[in-house]
Amino acid sequence: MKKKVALIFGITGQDGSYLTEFLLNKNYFVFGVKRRTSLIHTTRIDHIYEDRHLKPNLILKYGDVTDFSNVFHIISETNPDEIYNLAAQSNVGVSFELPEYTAQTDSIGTLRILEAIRILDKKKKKIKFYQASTSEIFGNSPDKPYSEKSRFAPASPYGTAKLYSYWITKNYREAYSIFAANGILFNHESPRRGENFISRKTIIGIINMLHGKQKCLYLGNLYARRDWGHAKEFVEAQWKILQQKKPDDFVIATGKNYSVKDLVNLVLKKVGIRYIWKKDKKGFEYAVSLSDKGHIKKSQVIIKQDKTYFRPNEVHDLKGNYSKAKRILKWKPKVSFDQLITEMIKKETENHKKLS
Ligand code: NAP
Ligand code: G4F
Repeated sequence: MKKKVALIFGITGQDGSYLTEFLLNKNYFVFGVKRRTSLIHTTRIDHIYEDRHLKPNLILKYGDVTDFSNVFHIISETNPDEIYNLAAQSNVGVSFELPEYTAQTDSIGTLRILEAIRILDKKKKKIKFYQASTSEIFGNSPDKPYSEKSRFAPASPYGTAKLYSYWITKNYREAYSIFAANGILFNHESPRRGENFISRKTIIGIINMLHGKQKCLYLGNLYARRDWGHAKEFVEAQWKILQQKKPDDFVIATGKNYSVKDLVNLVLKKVGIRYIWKKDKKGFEYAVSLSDKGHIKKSQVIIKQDKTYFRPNEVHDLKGNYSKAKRILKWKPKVSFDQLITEMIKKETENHKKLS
């Protein structure tokens, strides 16, 4: 049987790497789009990279979703059955500093891919398109827990840009009968998570402190709540969304949420640090160690809130209702928050040993 061809925009990211592994295991031929950068940064996929001079099932192409001619030519040359648009400036905090770039990538980038599909696939209707939508489109909407029927109220340039992409994906599905679907994914983490997202930042910071490489971990809002799942099982849902008879939109979540402080407390507990939370005169919280542990000394301030890490606007409480995905996709999360954090700590500890 002829191999299915998948094209992944954002292959070098967390989800891109897990999705590539998943699709190669399903015997797909995978094309991935990587950006040109001054240093090669394919670390998340180096273990699956295949030399294009041999008989590869994975080929990387240079590209950028801010460049229409590039997007158009890549889709035309690769002739994919499925396109996964995971490419994005994906950091919510950074989107306040780079609002226009975030819109170019996270909104118009999606439009560029859809336009290329519309022009190239007019008659065949072969290409299926997956859009990496996000719980950030719900923002601070009152309709909790969030499902496909909840109203949207994004609270950042990122969330707003992603809401455009959600709608344009729906519009192209309805206007041109393109198989275009949104996966509205809640937070998902893994040992491959970017270093400046809260889960990985907290774990790296605490392990660094235990080894004397960092004195204190500075954080922002400790009271936001997130529904955290494992990236590896969330990419399976992305694939399942494209295997349906009809294109549709699905919430992918765990249905449970925790605060940032719960996350920090869990990591500290798991690595065996004893500490107490206090508040300074300005109301900023900090944690002080109660005994020596590794390079951490008794009475050391190990965690401190810093206003640099507070956002101009915050999404306070995200929790998803994934019952539609459970019913139609037969998908449900299996990895608990505790298991996810345990796996991330283990991997970070190994990374640390390799480096030292
Ligand atoms: P990630 O690790 O930040 O990966 C993003 C990918 O997009 C990287 O490969 C990045 O390339 C690429 N990219 C960025 N700008 C691009 C551009 N202009 N043109 C082409 N590629 C570009 O994000 P992730 O966690 O894997 O998430 C994947 C997607 O799901 C993103 O769209 C994100 O917004 C969305 N999402 C994520 C979550 C989550 O909790 N992880 C939840 C909901 C939705 P570089 O490696 O060169 O930077
Ligand atoms: O880990 P975060 O940066 O993830 P955030 O903002 O929820 O966004 C992630 O999930 C979205 C899905 O809901 C994706 F669409 C998006 O691409 C990304 O993957 O922050 C989580 C929470 C926030 O409330 C933030 O204010 O942690 C809080 N936080 C507190 N201190 C911090 C910090 N976040 C970061 N990154 N760094 C801090 O020092």
